[in-house]
Amino acid sequence: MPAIALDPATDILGIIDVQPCFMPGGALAVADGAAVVPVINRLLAGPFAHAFATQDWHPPGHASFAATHGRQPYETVALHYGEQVLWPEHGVQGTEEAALHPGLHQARVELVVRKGFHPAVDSYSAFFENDRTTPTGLHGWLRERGFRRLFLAGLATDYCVAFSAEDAARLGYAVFVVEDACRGIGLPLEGGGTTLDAARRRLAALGVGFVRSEDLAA
Ligand code: VGL
Ligand code: ZN
Repeated sequence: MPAIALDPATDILGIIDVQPCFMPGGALAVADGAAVVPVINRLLAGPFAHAFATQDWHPPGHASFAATHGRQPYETVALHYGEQVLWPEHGVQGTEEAALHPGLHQARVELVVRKGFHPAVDSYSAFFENDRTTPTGLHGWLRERGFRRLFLAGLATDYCVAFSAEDAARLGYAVFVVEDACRGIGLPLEGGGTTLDAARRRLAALGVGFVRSEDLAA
């Protein structure tokens, strides 16, 4: 992949859910999840002039928590908007593991979008909640600021990063996933393969690009 020259007027780094709850030691640990922090910090120190971050921000007893339904994590339930994977309790508002990772260099993070705070609706995407209609407000902010090309990094590749990339592509942004700045969950799928394979195929079909951090230059 040849280097992509970044334009600070239109390009922004989107940092998805870089929170201790998604890292080893956290409630919903993604394998090697903490490894994204130094990669993202390098992107924030050089290539990108602007960034936004998202934060998974659930109230206690949230509908996406297995315990709320007396069920086991990774089972699925039908909620009013469709099928929902049940997760261990994570990202609870105001807890230490729900904070942005303390090692993340936030100087260029100009907006933090919190999501998943409606008790009955989960929100994987940075743009729309899992009912696929309730907006987070991010699209309006990006439009007003003039950003048209999004580079996404963070956790987890196959859930919040993938859903954000998919919505962004549908909204008309040029979208790239910075692969070495992401880590995934990779739940097994019934027909074989994992949620990581499925996410990659879905995104590729929408024209989302996959790049590596070393390919991005200011
Ligand atoms: C996420 C599952 C539940 C994520 C958040 O950040 O990918 N995944 N909540
Ligand atoms: Zn969550």
